[in-house]
Amino acid sequence: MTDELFRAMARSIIDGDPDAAADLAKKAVEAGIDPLEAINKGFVPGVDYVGEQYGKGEMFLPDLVLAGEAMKAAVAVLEPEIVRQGSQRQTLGVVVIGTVEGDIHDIGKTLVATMLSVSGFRVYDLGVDVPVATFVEKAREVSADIVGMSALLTTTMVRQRDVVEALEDAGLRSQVKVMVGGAPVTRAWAQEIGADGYSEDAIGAVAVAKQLLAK
Ligand code: B1M
Repeated sequence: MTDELFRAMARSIIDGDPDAAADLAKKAVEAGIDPLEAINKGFVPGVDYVGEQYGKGEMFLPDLVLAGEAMKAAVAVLEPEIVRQGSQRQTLGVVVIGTVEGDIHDIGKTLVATMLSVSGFRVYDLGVDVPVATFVEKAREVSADIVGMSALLTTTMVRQRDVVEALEDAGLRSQVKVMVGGAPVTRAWAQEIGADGYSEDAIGAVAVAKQLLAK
C-alpha cells in the first residue's frame, strides 16, 4: 500500500502533475506517513528520474519545469506537517541560508532550511539567486553561526567558494562555520573551497550543523 503510494508519487512528478502530487501528499499525511519519508522515497525518485532523462536528452525543459512545479506542490503540503511535528523550541544557533547567485533551484535548499528550523536553529532563508555580498551582509547583521549555501549547477557551485573568500575578506570567517550542499556538491569540493561542513541531504544537514557548533 505504501509502496504503491510512493510509486504514484514518483509518477505524479514524472507526469508533471501538481494536483496529483498535492493529493498524494495529502493522502500520505492522512495515512500518518512520515512527511520526509514521503519526500525522499516517493517524490524524489520522480525528480531524479526526470533529471536523468533530461540529462540524456530524452526529456526537455518543459518537463523539468513541470516536475519542479509538481515537486513544489507536494512539498507545500508536506512542509507544514514537518514543522508541526518538530516541537523543539530552544535555539541551537543562527543559520543564514540561500541558493547561490545565478541558481534558482530552491526545493532542496528550502527543505534544508525547514529541517534546520524545526530542529531548533533560527534560520534566515535568503531565497535563490543570492549575491555573494548578501550572504556576508546578512551573516554580519544577524551574527550568524552558520552560513549555508545550496547550488544545483556545476556552473554556480563556484559561487560557494566566492562566499567563503568574501567572508574571509570581511573578517567574519573565524566567527561563522560554512556548510554547503546541492546535487553537484561533494565532500571533496567542500574541502577544496575551505567549507567546514557538507551534507548530501536535509537530515544530514541538521546533524552536520549540530556537529559544527559543538566543536
Ligand atoms: Co534544473 N537542473 N535546471 N531545474 N533541475 C538539474 C539540477 C540538472 C542536474 C538536471 C540534469 O541535467 N540532469 C541540471 C544541472 C546540470 C549541471 O549543472 N550539472 C539542471 C539544469 C541544466 C537546469 C537549467 C540550466 C535548464 C535550462 O534552463 N536549460 C536551469 C537552470 C536555472 C538556474 O538555476 N539558473 C534549470 C531549471 C530548473 C527548473 C526551474 C525547471 C526546476 C527547479 C524548480 C525549483 O527549484 N523551484 C529544475 C529542476 C526541478 C531540476 C531537477 C530535475 C530536480 C532538482 C530538485 O528539486 N531536486 C534537477 C535534477 C536532479 O537534481 N535530480 C535539475 C529535489 C531536491 C529535494 O533535491 O535540490 O538536490 P536537491 O536538494 C537535496 C540535496 O542536494 C541536499 O539536501 C536536499 C534535500 O535532501 N542539499 C543540501 C541541497 N542544498 C543543500 C544545502 C546544504 C546541505 C544539503 O547545506 C547548506
